[in-house]
Amino acid sequence: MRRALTFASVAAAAGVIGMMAGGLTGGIKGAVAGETPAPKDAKVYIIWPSEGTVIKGGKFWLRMGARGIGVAPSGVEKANTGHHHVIIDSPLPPFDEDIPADNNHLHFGAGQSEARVELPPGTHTLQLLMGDHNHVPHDPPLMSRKITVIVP
Ligand SMILES: [Cu+2]
Repeated sequence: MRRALTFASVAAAAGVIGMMAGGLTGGIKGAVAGETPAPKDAKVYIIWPSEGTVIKGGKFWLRMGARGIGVAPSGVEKANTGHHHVIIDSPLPPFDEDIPADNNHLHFGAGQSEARVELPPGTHTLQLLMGDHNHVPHDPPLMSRKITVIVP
């Protein structure tokens, strides 16, 4: 009985260490980027809307800028290109996986630099994240500043 208890305690301690190691690995993994190199000094940025814009009705044209990197449709494997994604009301996804595709992660896989977006009333955040031909961020990842817009 005493022995079993001791074993259980050791197992529990090992489990805690395992979890800590797992957490650490997760943290490092989160910092890892995809396999497609980003051109040096490339940048992506939101041209419009600007920080704090009030958007009556919630419909607007999102204008996306890229400098030092070309925009190409998804599926086109060409060096120094990528396609835009906008992340709405959500933190940045892992950089070494496909960018999710849902209402909070919009892909502009046709190579769009502007897109019609509609948001419900409220305060919203927008951030661009470029993805490679496989929808995976570059190395290093190319993201814009996160901005806030308000739909009254
Ligand atoms: Cu994509």
